[in-house]
Amino acid sequence: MPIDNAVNLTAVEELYSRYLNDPNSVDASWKNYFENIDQEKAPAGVVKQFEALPEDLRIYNLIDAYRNYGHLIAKINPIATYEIEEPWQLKIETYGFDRNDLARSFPTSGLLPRETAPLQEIINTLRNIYCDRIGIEYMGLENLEMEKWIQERIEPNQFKVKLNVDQKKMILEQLNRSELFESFLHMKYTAQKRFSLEGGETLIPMLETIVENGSKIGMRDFVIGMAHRGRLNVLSNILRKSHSEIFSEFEEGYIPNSFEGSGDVKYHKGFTSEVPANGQKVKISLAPNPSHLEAVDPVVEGQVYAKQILSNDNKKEAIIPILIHGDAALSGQGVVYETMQFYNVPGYNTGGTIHIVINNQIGFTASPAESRSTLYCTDIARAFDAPVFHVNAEDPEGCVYATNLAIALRQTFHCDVFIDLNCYRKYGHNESDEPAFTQPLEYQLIRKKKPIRELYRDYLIQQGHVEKNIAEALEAEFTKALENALQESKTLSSASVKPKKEESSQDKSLDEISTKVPVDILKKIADSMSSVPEGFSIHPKLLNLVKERLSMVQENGKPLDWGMAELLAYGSLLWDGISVRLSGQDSARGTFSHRHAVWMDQKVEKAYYPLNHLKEGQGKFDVINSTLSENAVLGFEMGYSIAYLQSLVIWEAQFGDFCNGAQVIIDQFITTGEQKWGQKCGVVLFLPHGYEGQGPEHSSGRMERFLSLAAQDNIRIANPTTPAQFFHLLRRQTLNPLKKPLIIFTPKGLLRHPACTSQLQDLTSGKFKEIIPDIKSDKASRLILCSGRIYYDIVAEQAKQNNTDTAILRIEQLYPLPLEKIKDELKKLPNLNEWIWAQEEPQNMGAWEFMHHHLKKLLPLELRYVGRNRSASPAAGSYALHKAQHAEIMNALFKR
Ligand SMILES: Cc1ncc(C[n+]2csc(CCOP(=O)(O)OP(=O)(O)O)c2C)c(N)n1
Repeated sequence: MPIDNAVNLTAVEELYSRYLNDPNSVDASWKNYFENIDQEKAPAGVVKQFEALPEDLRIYNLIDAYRNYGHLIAKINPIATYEIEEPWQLKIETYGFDRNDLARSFPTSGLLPRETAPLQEIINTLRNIYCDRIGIEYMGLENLEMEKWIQERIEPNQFKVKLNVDQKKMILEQLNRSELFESFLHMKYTAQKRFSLEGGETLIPMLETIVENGSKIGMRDFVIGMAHRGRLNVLSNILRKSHSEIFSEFEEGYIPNSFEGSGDVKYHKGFTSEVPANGQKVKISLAPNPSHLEAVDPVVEGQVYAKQILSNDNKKEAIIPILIHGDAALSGQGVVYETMQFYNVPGYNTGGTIHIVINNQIGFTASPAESRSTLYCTDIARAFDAPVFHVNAEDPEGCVYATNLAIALRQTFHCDVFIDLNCYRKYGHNESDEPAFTQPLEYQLIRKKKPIRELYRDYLIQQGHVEKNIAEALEAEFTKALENALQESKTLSSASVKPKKEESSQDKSLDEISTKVPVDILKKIADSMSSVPEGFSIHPKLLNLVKERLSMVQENGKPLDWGMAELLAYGSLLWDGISVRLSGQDSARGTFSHRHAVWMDQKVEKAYYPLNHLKEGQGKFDVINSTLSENAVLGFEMGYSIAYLQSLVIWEAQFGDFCNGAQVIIDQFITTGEQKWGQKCGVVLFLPHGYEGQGPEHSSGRMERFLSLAAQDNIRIANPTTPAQFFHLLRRQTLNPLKKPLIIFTPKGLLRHPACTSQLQDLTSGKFKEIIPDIKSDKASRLILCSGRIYYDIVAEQAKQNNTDTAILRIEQLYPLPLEKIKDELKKLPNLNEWIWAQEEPQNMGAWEFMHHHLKKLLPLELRYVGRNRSASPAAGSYALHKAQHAEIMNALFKR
């Protein structure tokens, strides 16, 4: 049974005291553990093996054991109440020694400057390095260079830092700012939630260290992702958001005035500022964050990645992601793993993330034993070869020292690195929560704790580094400044409520964007992207496709398919210097083998991206096969789009329903980010959608969900049905300066459907049509409204039935719904007496409910529904059943 000396301690203590009262009151595995706790010995075989070795090798193994396991007994827990038993790996008996050997001298193997030293001295040194108030996990990682680098820095100085008096005073000043800020808020706004940092206020000197010392090693722009805990403190002390501004948000009647939107609670908001560091200015942004813990992680990575491109930070040493986690969220949320998986993947790698864990050893009311199976909350680091520093918040100097090493490591090895700040949470989950309901003993202890600031101040006074009256004067001065800011905040006028649009309105600007492309340009693009480089061995089938597609542009009247229109949309934007990024699972070739944006040399398996070979000075084309993640990849692309609004950024789901896995990003960021935080984003989602008999999981992009999330012009939703429509839509999205996320339901079967083609002149003229009427006679008495691929089935059926009495209206843009344009079409059909909404999705899905809600205002008669019946599952599993349902729909559409 593993036991975490630091992290699980309170939970284990509880169990242990229960065990002492009644050994049978605890789980059998714990009982077994407690029975053996004092007798933990190395397995006999191990001891035997060591005894067979010469003494100097045995000593070397002991030294190595401390490097590997020393952290297990490091004093990192500020609320530990008893010493943890030494693991057998660190016992001298394991290596065939006993107490009598302690005075004997042995080779030091480079640990000490002397060749030999008494065993006791070797052990003391090892304990001082590896088992004091910093525990480090760095051995056994893949990178041996890194192991050596760390050892060379921590062993000679025994993992201790010598700070001068000014540096010590600086830490005290930062702790003052951190802790007094919280206690001031606590006093003035007693019952209000602020998610205090108290118990972990050492975070502030650590972040200051990253900013100040990071700027000395090339870091100049930091993007921070963090949850609510300590956020106000970070905003105030690291991003220098003014105290009066923060206080004003606590005042009754506060309404945000920064943008037109409904805003968010104060501990979710973002902020960007420039702060002085090391005689220069560095930029710091705190990403806005929804309540959903860790969801912001991939968004931060995407932002950083885009910023690195935009500022030519090719070495990835200037723009730095910092993720601050809670211990429970870090170990519980899968998005952390998905995000960390990017660290070495081309197209996503940001050169290493600095992770700090505010490890207050509790998650809301849950103890560590309830929150995870692993020893440390940071154990995910092991999967990604990231070194971990476990530090004790009551050792601010050690915390700062570890932080300095962490940033140097990140700059040197471009790895992720963790600092696990072991601390406690002074209050309940929020300030009005009673923590003793669930952790009574732990909170008895915490309530007796002196603030870290006071502990450090008293230590400096005792060491003679500061005088008591000076320290107290500094505190009084800071508190006075807070008082003044409070007065100022009360005089800040309350913002007036801005009118917000309630209903969607047609965005007129969309019609004004010209998206056609001159024919000669399209021909040049097609030419360049179809030319096979000298010596490149292209797959024969692909060569045929490339030639065929080229002919679509060269030969008059030849039908142009979806894939070609898509490539030409990208090509035309790239031609104008605009960058395009498309990522998704298997997106480079395309899940349905229609795209072929990458060619693979058949002899040497080397990739060639034709769209990157159009002309000098073109935009950059990135098409990337993503990791097998939806949540983190969409979060990443959304972050990328926020930071690089001018580019076209697309996330493609392999099948539309896989967007389920990214629902948090869709709900919490994409559809709400502008309302909550004023965040602009132009990310595009491709969701393959269509009922083609592939079963419940590969049919629906869950249109109904997006439609239910659409309001106040937050997003655009389209379901284009021709290659030219897709071409114009992508171009319109990119060229429109008014950025909104765009959801596109993309085709599967239509990619090769003979009727789903366009002509070259459809790209060289026209624009995206939000609706497409198909009116064979203005005497038509029936109108079928529909969206997407079902249109092709309806016209085919209509032809079969020789029906001329029915007009069809394709809704290509579902949101904002072009009601005015629909109205105009209706005016052309004065004889209508039947209105039908046709869809292939079940009635409780697809666009029906949305359309019914909006269209009923326009139509004089009830809108009739034709489509699949309400259903729990999106589509039938059997192909035969699918076909039968489809025939029923067609039948119902033309039956009178
Ligand atoms: C994804 C998600 N699930 C649940 C919650 C509700 N919740 C808010 S804070 C919290 C505990 C977080 O614990 P930890 O990560 O240790 O951070 P701490 O609050 O202790 O700093 C929970 C469960 C949430 N915000 N997000």
